[in-house]
Amino acid sequence: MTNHWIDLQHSDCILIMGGNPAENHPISFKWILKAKEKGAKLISVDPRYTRSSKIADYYAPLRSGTDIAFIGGIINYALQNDLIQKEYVRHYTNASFLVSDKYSFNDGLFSGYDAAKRSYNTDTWAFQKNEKGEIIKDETLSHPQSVYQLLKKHYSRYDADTVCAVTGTPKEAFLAVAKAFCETSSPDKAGTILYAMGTTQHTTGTQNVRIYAILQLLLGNIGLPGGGINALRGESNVQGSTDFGLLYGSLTGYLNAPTASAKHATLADYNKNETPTSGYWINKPKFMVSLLKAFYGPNATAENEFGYQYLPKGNKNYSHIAIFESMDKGTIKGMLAFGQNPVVGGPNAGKEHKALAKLDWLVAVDLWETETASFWQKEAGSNPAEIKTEVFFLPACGSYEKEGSISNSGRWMQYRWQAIKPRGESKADLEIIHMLALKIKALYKNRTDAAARPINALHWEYGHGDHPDIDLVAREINGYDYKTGKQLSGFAELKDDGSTCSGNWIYCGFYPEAGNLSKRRDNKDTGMGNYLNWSYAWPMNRRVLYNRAAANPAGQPWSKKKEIIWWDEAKQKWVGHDVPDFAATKAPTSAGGTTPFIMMPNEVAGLFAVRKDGPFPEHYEPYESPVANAFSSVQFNPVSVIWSEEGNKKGDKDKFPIIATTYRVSEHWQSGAMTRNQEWLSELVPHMFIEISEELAAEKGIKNKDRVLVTSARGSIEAYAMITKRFKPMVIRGKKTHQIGMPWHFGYKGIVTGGTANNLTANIADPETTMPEYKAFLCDVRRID
Ligand SMILES: Nc1nc2c(c(=O)[nH]1)N[C@H]1C(S)=C(S)[C@@H](COP(=O)(O)OP(=O)(O)OC[C@H]3O[C@@H](n4cnc5c(=O)[nH]c(N)nc54)[C@H](O)[C@@H]3O)O[C@H]1N2
Ligand SMILES: Nc1nc2c(c(=O)[nH]1)N[C@H]1C(S)=C(S)[C@@H](COP(=O)(O)OP(=O)(O)OC[C@H]3O[C@@H](n4cnc5c(=O)[nH]c(N)nc54)[C@H](O)[C@@H]3O)O[C@H]1N2
Ligand SMILES: [Mo]
Repeated sequence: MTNHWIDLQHSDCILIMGGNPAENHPISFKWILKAKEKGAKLISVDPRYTRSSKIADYYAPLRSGTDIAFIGGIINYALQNDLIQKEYVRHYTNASFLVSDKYSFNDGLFSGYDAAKRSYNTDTWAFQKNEKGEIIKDETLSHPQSVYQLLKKHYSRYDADTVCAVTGTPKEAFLAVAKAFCETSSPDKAGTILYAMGTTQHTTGTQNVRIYAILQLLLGNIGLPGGGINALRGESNVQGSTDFGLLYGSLTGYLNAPTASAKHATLADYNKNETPTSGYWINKPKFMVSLLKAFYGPNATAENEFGYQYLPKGNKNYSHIAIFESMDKGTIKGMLAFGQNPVVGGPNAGKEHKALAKLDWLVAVDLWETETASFWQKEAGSNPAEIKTEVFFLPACGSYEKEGSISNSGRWMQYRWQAIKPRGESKADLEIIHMLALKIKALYKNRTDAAARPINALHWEYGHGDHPDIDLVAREINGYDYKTGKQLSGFAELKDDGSTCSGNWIYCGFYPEAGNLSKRRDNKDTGMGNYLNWSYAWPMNRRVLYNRAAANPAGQPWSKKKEIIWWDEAKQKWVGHDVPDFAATKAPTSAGGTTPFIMMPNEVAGLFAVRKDGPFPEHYEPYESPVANAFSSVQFNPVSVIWSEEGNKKGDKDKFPIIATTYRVSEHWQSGAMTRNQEWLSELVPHMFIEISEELAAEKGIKNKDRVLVTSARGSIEAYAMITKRFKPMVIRGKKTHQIGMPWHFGYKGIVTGGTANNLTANIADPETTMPEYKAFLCDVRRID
């Protein structure tokens, strides 16, 4: 989230698109309702009429996988009707930058496309520079090569008629949403976009998020209270996990993981090629060296590149899909499954189930014996005699049985204390990892070969015996100064000479000498509901990111109604209700005093930005779609990776004419281990079901509660039919089209069991993140007699 949960109350218009917070993030509704009480408009855009839609002022249905068309249409509406905050756009985005004359966009492809590699050479997407190497700008925004004019041209193709023919949205509903949301372009109004998995789980997932950000920038909504672009995060600590390097492409603090390439051969190469020449990221070498010092302690010295060569360097995609494809091929032979259940939650789960049988060993660390831990059993449809995989089960304890911090969607790191002692032999994950690390270190102690070196160099000093001292872990995450032994008070103190350590630079500051700030529980509102003394928000306790943008270039709020920080001439610093996300003493008149997006190389937001699949988001159809792309002859994302069709067939629209999507219900959690093992929740939603429209049910002769078979090119599942008005047939490019929906919480273990939706989904994903396309695929449905 750029903002945070409590801040939603300040919004004038809340667009929920690609999420269903009423059911999946219920606490958010406390603040959404508060905003509504103050007069805010609520919009829900979802293929299905949800509980969030139920209390919305405007509801617009759209076909799954068409968010770019929908928002592209709103961008076009805003630009055509001059409903943008022009001063904001001119000063705080790259709208005025001139793009190379060689850049072009033609029939769905940007310049530089290499069909054989399914990727772009992005050289022609560069900005024009003068002799001094400075970017050439046109502050009037009228130059045909300016980002502003290119953007306008790109989205002029997204007229309301074409958009609605693609999305299936009734035109009046689309125009009502466009009008209501674009009203927030007024400087005294802020609109926010709340999104989650309906947005990201697509072959265009990254660009779906980007197009939301572009719209928000045009309306001047980023950095303002009640504005922003707010990802409603999933698992309780998914924000913390990604901050701490869960994503395969990054180390902690979003430092790119080194790859096996010349540009990362040495630490010097890494620093040279990863560090921009302007913007706050120029400090990257300090973050990297401090991280290496946290990993390797005294074994990290200037002479050995601070242990840089101990880091694993790969050059492949190590995402979920790729890992399972490698298991299937036999290249990966062992797996530690820490708190995950891919046999239910993974894409094309039937294939993942089979891949597990090719492993030599599997260690499942979980509260329950999940479908994944028991994949080899008879009830899973396996023949144990034929499975060679040795499976170990380590009982993990639950969140109430251990202490530690988790970070919420608003980036607040909040400490939680142990409520009860762990049951039986179960242990905290930290303890399990600690024991494993000590054991591995002991096994490698007397070895000097290449594999042993990083393990021996690893500095693992978190107390003695099996019980790690969690406070030592926390202190190291923050970081300290080796000379003084003192805790650092923020990342500005990090050094690249090895004199400081920090396990995660973005959190540096949460644990200064004064103590662990994530334990703070001061419930006093410090202004605007920011509660600055409650827990700790990274970075540097800033609650609303880019809050400099809520003030005009001169440093005064665009509007009194939306003030958060402003320049105080007498005090010569930024003051207000939040910690400035900007150097607090940098005057608006000083160099760089008017550019709020300090993490960007040019310190302005990128309407035009280099991504794998293009500098502007463009609509492509989902991998499996019932129609031809109306916007170009390029059918689906031209750079998404296509995995082998072995066990991963692509469905054809003639055989599988119905669109399907998957989602959550309030009563179940994810793959169901946490809820299908609870009697009360099991009783509330005891069966796998699909939601189908009255019209489709009539066509197929299906009655409410009938057993049905749902089939895709990958597999079939059984379910009960729930006939509903929540889905309606749509007219897509002139043709009546059906969409169905289903939860993905079921499997064969637990108190209640049912068909696994992911036996239907495919291994196809977004090129930037490799997020699977769980939210749009093709299927067929029939009644089981
Ligand atoms: N009760 C409960 N709460 C949960 C979870 C849970 O399992 N149970 N899981 C947690 C986790 S890990 C996560 S990630 C979050 C997920 O939170 P959400 O993203 O809200 O979860 P979903 O229900 O999967 O999807 C949201 C909505 O997207 C819609 N949708 C489908 N396709 C599209 C599309 O192409 N465009 C648009 N605009 N919308 C589409 C679906 O109809 C659905 O209503 O929830 C968290 N909260
Ligand atoms: N079709 C479809 N598939 C999806 C999605 C979708 O929308 N549609 N959503 C995707 C999303 S957003 C997500 S996040 C993934 C989730 O996929 P998974 O992470 O595989 O699913 P979970 O059920 O959350 O698995 C968590 C496991 O952790 C265990 N657990 C709970 N607490 C602890 C603990 O403290 N320690 C340990 N070691 N274990 C613990 C639980 O018992 C459970 O078995 O699924 C994805 N799959
Ligand atoms: Mo998630």
